[in-house]
Amino acid sequence: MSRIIMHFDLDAFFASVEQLDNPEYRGKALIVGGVSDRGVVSTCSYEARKYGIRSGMSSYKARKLCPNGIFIRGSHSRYREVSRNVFSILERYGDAMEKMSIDEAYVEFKDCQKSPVEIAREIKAKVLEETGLTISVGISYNKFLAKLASDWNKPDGLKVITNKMVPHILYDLPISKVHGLGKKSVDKLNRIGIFYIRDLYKYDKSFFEQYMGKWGLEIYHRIRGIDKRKVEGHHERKSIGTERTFKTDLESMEDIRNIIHGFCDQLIEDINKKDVLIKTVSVKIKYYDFTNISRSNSFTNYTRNEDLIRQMVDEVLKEVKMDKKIRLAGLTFSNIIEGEEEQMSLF
Ligand code: TTP
Ligand code: MG
Repeated sequence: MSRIIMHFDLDAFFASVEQLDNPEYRGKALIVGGVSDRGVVSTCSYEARKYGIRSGMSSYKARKLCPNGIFIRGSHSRYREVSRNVFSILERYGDAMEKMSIDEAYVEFKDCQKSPVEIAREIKAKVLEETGLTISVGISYNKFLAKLASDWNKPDGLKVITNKMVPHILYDLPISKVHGLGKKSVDKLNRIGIFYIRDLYKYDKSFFEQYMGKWGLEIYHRIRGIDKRKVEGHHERKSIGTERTFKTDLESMEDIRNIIHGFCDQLIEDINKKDVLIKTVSVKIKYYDFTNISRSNSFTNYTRNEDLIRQMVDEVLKEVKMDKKIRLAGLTFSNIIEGEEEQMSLF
């Protein structure tokens, strides 16, 4: 294969992190998401999937399917942290990485010295060693096939799709497996008797345009193994931030300060890992009555100096009034560039 693209996707991501952090959840049907009956399932452990529970299902229905399941709300800042750790591993190995969501990314390899399968195995082992999580990987020559492959034998999967395997490997797949075909299009096609990719080969381009809208032509090519999309490696990060809505509104400035300091530790770790410098610090507050304020301040030079950043965060916090209860607090670093501080001081 000339161009190697791998698609990585963590297994039952939020649920796996919870099982890692809480040994009592291991081996159990664990459901992460809204815990009230009005809530929605974010994801669930593979043990819970045996009961038919899926992402996006109402918690009410999930509870009916699995009354003895463990239902938890989850800890999103922890998932973000683990996600960052995994992406930093992927970034180290590949020539370009494009993040697609909190737990999935495409990685391109331009000049493979080793066999792609060997590299993929090494990355999987590294992710397991550094984070304790299993990640599934699909290897192919374009994005569409790589993504299809990462889903092939989840969890802990590894699947290669070479150009020799196309198109016959696609024949028996249900059309819902075609990334880019939404649920509406799938339903519409099912209604006219099209269920598998092999059924689609009978139709010409105009049919695709008519039934699948503006992505129709794209889909026509994808199922023939053609996908020219690039792995867009260098997304410029304009800001990084984190925020939290509290279970009960907070009344003390001390609590807010502690929370923002926690965010600050998290973001400093992030900018260190990313090797970036920042210029602006912003604190966002939402009061119990849903009014918002945002306060920010900027350095004259880009920096990654922890002490300076912490001082600046405290400066900005002084601008926050505590005259009403607080529902949400957030911290953002913006005006971000890549580079080293020493180099910057030369300018
Ligand atoms: P996915 O990768 O779609 O799911 P997953 O990692 O839980 O399971 P799989 O092994 O099949 O990959 O999504 C990643 C995370 O994103 C998931 O753990 C929770 C979150 N998520 C939601 O919050 N809501 C959703 O509807 C989906 C699909 C995911
Ligand atoms: Mg996943």
